[in-house]
Amino acid sequence: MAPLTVAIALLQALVVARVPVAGPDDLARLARLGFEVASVEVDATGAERAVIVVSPETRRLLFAEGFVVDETGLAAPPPVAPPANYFDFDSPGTGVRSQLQAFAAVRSHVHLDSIGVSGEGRPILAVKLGAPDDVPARPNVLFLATHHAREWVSTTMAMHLVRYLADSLEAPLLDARDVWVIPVANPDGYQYSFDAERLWRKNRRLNPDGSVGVDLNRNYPRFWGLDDIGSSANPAAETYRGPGPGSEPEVAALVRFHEQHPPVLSVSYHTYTGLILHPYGYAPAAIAPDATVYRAFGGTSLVPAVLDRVPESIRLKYDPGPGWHLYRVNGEYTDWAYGALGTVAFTVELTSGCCVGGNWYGFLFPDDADLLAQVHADNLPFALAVIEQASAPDRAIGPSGLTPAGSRFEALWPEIVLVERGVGLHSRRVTTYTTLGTPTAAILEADSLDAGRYYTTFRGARDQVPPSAVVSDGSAVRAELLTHAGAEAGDGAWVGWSVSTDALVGDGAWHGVGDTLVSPEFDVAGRTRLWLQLWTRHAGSFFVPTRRGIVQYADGGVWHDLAELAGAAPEWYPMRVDLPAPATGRLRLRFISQEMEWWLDAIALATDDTRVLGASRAQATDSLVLSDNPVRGDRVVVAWPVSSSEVEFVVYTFAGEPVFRVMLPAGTAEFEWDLATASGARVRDGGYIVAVRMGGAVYRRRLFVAREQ
Ligand code: 0X9
Ligand code: ZN
Repeated sequence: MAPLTVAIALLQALVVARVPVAGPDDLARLARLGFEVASVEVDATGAERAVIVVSPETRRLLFAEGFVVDETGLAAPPPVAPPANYFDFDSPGTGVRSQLQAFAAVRSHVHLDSIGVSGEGRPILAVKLGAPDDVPARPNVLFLATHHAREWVSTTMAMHLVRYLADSLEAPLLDARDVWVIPVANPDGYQYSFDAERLWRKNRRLNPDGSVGVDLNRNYPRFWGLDDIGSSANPAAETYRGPGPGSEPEVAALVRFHEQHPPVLSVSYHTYTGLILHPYGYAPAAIAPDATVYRAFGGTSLVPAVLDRVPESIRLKYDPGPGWHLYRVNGEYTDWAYGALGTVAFTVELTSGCCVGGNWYGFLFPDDADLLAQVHADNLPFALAVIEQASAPDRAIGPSGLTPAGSRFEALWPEIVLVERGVGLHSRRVTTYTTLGTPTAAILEADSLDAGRYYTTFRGARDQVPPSAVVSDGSAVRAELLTHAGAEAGDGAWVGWSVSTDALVGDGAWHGVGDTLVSPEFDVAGRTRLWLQLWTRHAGSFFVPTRRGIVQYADGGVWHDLAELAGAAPEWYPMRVDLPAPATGRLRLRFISQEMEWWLDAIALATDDTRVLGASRAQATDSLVLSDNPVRGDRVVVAWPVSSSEVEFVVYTFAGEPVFRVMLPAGTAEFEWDLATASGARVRDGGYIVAVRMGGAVYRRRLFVAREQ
């Protein structure tokens, strides 16, 4: 889309809003948040309302801060005939309830149940696809919609899913899963948004102060009421968290449902912004230990899992990320489901919010069958991947082909961050690290928030190079820091950004907006399995497509995209991006801030390459090097001197029988042999010979596999 069009769309999206304020404190808070208070109106009762200009982006900020926005400035839907493509809850015949009853009545593999009753007595309906019962051997997968009344597209998405799954999903897959769809989590609010107030958000609880409604997505028991930024204690606020954790009947019913049928994966549909959010959302920079599993499903901004094909959308994809990339929340559904049950839970914010016919529609997605069908089609592959991959999310191949990375170091400096697979839910442990057999003082710790369903994050101060850990499956994880920089004296020839004293480490950090930071050239000749570590803070926006940052590398003259950053990150967090082995042996990096204010510090090049570690290094030049011998896990890295001819990698039993063979391109100098999947079956414990042939040279080493004690 041409920039001019975007600018016009954004201008149209600005509205004058009135926000009730309680005295100078609230006015000061509004000012701190960047709002210009045009005037303050006082009504007959003495109540004050600040008049401010609000954009779709800042409107969300007001929600998060607990301000109640008077929506009268927003384009109101014409008060005409009922919508053609949206259906209320109650209406006989056309309402969601009737539709589901009729649909289930004529299909033996569609079962309609109520998981509980809303405040006003409506059933919270759950559709079960496939067999009527819930068998523990079948993974539960849940699709939830409409925690927030006005987000009608989320219910149309859920209804579309019910129809699609019932009529088009292959039977063997359906038979292997317990798939549930709850199309309206908040039936009272939803019905009210048809009957009375189109932009109603909360449920319909009558609060003691006379105001109405609790935000169901702030009422879940985990992190409930953690602070007043992620939810509000003010009953009139849009993000009112309710009188207690799980106080609302709708949330209590959903909690009970989850306990009875714990989902392996779940998707909670909301509108709008075009996002795939996942835990954590409760605090900026909080990273879920299973982030690598979330990434496999949600993709990255560069390799997106969901494309936005609604014409005129301001972005062509759904950006994935932790919830705080949008804003911080507490008492929210995915943080709760993830922590309480280990559910890999997503919030999908359907549609970008802009534009159709040049207008910002926000929560008022057009009543247009074709456009809705496009939203459903865009989001179907993600939903299907969630169902398909539910048998083993930790080994998932996501919709865009990404898979979880396995145990590895995510950062090496100034802090070591190790993400380890297979430690278990809510375990607490301290790990001692060794450098090639020599114990060191590096102790990394995990607290309860660092323990996920599949992975645990361990952190510790950096004090040993290179760090190496024997992880729970018995294999070794190693990494070496090659270079690091961060706007310190002596960091040399980095150009383009200014130096900020607001540093993660040392005296300075790089700071830029609208310009490009370029690194000097690094010599990485002979290195493989390279990765880039950066610590970042940024003030991006999902609403202004140019407010994002691009990370690129050049190997020779051409720049390639490595990563794309967007959203709000008010605190430093680490990011790891894998780099291809540079053909020229020389590498440059650059960081393009389009219009995003961006801070970078502790930018490091590192490698997982086991050849260059400690004692192995000398050997690596003239023989085969094994990362482990005996091998106690399912992986071993074999490295050899680089050669210009094609490489044959073969493993024989001592009896001379080949058990694995692969041809590798010229220039390959290592191979990670997966003993779990080699030749279709798991390689058995015992002695083997690894042979690597290239040109005239042959290298051989004995390798012992000893996993079972
Ligand atoms: O605020 C919410 O509950 C969700 N956004 S919405 O506009 N649909 O209301 C986002 C919830 C999940 N995400 C965050 N942690 N921000
Ligand atoms: Zn919502």
